[in-house]
Amino acid sequence: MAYASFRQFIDGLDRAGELTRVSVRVETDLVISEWANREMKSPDGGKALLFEQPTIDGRPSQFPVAINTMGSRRRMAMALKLNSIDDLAQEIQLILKAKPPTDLREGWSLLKQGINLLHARPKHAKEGACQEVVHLFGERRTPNPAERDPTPNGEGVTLADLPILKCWPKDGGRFITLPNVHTREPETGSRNVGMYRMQVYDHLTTGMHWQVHKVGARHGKRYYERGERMPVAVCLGGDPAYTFAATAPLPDGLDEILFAGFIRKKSVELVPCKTIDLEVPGDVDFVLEGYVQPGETRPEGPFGDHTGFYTAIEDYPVFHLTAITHRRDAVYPTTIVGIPPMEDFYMGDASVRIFLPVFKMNFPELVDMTLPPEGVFHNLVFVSIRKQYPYQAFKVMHGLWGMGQMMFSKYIVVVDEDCDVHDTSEVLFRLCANTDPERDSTIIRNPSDSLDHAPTSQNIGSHMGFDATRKLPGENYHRPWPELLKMTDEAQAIVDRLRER
Ligand SMILES: Cc1cc2nc3c(=O)[nH]c(=O)nc-3n(C[C@H](O)[C@H](O)[C@H](O)COP(=O)(O)O)c2cc1C
Ligand SMILES: [Mn+2]
Repeated sequence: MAYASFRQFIDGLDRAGELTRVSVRVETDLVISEWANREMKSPDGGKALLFEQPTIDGRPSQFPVAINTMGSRRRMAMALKLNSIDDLAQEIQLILKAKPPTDLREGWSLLKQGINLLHARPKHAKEGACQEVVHLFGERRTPNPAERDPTPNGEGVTLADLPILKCWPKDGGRFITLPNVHTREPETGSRNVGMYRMQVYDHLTTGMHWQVHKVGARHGKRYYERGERMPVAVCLGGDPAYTFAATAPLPDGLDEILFAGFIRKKSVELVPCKTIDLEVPGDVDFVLEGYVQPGETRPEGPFGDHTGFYTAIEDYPVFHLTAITHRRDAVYPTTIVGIPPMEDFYMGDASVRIFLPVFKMNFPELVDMTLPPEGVFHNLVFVSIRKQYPYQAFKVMHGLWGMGQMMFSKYIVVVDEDCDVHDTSEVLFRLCANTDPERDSTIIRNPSDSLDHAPTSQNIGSHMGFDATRKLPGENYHRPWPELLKMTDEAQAIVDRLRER
């Protein structure tokens, strides 16, 4: 069943030998980042780290810091309570194939999928563990004298008391790096949860780095047009399925809370915020409640980013806190991004694998696809296809460039189905051997990822596709295509046997 708390997930990592507890004092200004970077660069993503005594400019923090909790294939699967990410992909494939069952077995499994989906719908409660401790900074939305003492410990936790990292030396400050940002479209009421980093400006104010292509920014635009203050709730921790869902490139309109409920096979229980009209999962570790004021922006950055480079200073909206609520035993979750490989690779990789069935629905010829770590998500895509007709590789590239966040893909390399896209060396071999650059490449114009510093102007650029498949008649290749070397099965079996001795 689903994790009841982020702590339960961390304990599970511990039992599985996937966690290193650090009990000495470690500073949140750069030092935790340096430690985590070494861990993320070690074989198979190293271990998750729990810093039990982080300090904030030398002051001890009340809350421990967890980092790299999803930074390997195994831990990513554990975060979603799966043996393998591919199990979830298979479930999705089953749902997509929903057609009249042809036999009883299929019938049962379709029914099971249906029930799961039903169980995915969120439920509503009055209060949750995330509100065990409440610190109010503004007015209450609904004053209620029966409510518990807003600051039972009397001290009033603000951002200054959270062990928020400064990640890289030239960062503009401390950044919240794993925030699940909840917003609502003012007209349709549809909900979105996205992960957009937040630079801490002072104890009650941060930046809100939703890039122009993201749903949070689109919701924001609607409020700005209406001239209305936009309520925003930021959750940290809880079931790691929430954090993953916030990063997943879900099609617009597919609610992350519903999707998280589907992943964890348990409805998310939502509770109302204390100071704003939004709901959040009741079991998260921290909730930062607040608002974004239309028209207000502030310089954000620099920030040592996913790309491995510092992103320059840019104006972004400002988030004002009206409350912080938290669990009594809250753990502060975070990550760092930078020169790959980093923890975020495994999150992106899980998304690609989970949604492969969706891509396959669009492209029946698609066999496999990966975004290798060197490409930091959008810079490089390897796709294998079962090619049947001329220029099919180009059709697949153009299709991908038209699909949601795949529009940012800078280089797409298409190979034949017998090439393992997860083996970068094999893909490069095919790319070099099978292409005539002029004939087998194409360059297009498309929106670029906001973080890409290479294009002449931000957010627009050119993308390139390579057809590294074997050429068919009709693809302007006028010689017989040669055969790839392959040993006989028999000779392989003999050597297997002889070498075992
Ligand atoms: C660790 C991490 C940090 C991220 N930071 C940002 C960010 O600061 N701004 C942004 O627009 N996207 C950021 N993203 C990517 C978005 O979370 C991702 O595109 C997501 O699908 C957006 O959801 P949406 O389509 O609901 O807007 C980050 C992703 C990860 C894994
Ligand atoms: Mn979304």
